[in-house]
Amino acid sequence: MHLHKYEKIWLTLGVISLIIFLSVVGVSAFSQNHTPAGGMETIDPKKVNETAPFDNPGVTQLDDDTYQATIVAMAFGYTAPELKVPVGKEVVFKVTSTDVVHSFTIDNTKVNMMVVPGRITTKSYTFEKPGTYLILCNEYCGTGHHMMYTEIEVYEE
Ligand SMILES: [Cu+2]
Repeated sequence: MHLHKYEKIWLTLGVISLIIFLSVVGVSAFSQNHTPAGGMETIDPKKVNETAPFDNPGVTQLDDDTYQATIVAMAFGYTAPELKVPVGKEVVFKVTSTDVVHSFTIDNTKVNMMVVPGRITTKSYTFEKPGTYLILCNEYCGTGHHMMYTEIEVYEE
């Protein structure tokens, strides 16, 4: 097979850059322990409702400055009875799905989590302003996707 000089140069550049990029990813994953943004926790998606902490979803206080909000996403809603958290405190959101991929996106914040069945996605966030925030799903998950939303109330202590 005959390769033109430019093809050889182009192929060499491609192979070299592939090796560089894969090395960067490999080093960051294996020696610097970089993991997916939402964490590495897993869960049996068929047993979500029996598995702690998802058997009792909602907001719990972990200590003086930390709250945990546990939420199950499913077509087409979130099991989040009364989501209320104080302003200025760290809230650790733990979200999982029982069926398909959803998202947990809080409007006007940096919280935008992908919720994957079989995985527990974790993100902590501190609300700086009180008010009612809209939570919605921005991963198309079926015919009722547009009805998939809830709210979180951030109150002043
Ligand atoms: Cu959804």
